[in-house]
Amino acid sequence: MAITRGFTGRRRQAERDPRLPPGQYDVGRSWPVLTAEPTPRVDAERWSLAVDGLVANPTTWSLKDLRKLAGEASDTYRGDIHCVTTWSKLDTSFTGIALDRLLEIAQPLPAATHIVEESTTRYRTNLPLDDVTGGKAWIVWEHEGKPLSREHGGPVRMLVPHLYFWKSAKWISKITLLDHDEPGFWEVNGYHDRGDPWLEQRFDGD
Ligand SMILES: Nc1nc2c(c(=O)[nH]1)N[C@H]1C(S)=C(S)[C@@H](COP(=O)(O)O)O[C@H]1N2
Ligand SMILES: [Mo]
Repeated sequence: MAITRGFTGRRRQAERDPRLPPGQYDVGRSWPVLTAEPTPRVDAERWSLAVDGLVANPTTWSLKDLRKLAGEASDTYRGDIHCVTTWSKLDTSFTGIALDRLLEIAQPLPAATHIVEESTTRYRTNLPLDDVTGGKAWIVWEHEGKPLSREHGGPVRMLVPHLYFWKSAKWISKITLLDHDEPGFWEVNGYHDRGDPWLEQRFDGD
């Protein structure tokens, strides 16, 4: 593609990457760390994920269990992520297991409408169940083929890439299914309840 440096502002506007939601910029190959708490040291051997609350079969998996369950067919997300602080990282990848596969085992009860994700650090974030089912959410332990680093939520984090990144809990340890919405850390501190970057749902009232 021809380089059109020197053209007018209007031309450059027209070249804005269509993958960037409104108000977002491309961070390129870097990946900022955003954490509201000290980075914990979570031992991958001792880490586990519980799915509990309104499920027929509350289940806890170790990382070994999840790797085994994912097997050869471990799930990879390839695409973009968007932080509410206006950076987006395009065309990146994460590997782990689709949350659908864990919910298939835990079996949400008909009354379940929402989830709360909880980290080992007690960070919490809430979502409608619809936002984490149907191939929209993953439990991941690799980024671009390498183990997820501690700062980015390693050994294991949640990934809900169609929403702002605060909905993706780092060091996730529990997902609780509820029959009501229960705002998490940022949601009680002024952030939007859902956080769709394409609708610029940044703050409460957006
Ligand atoms: N446990 C935990 N998870 C968290 C956060 C946090 O403070 N603690 N910050 C959230 C926010 S606001 C963002 S933007 C992303 C940042 O992820 P990153 O540091 O890997 O870019 O993690 C989200 N998950
Ligand atoms: Mo964020």
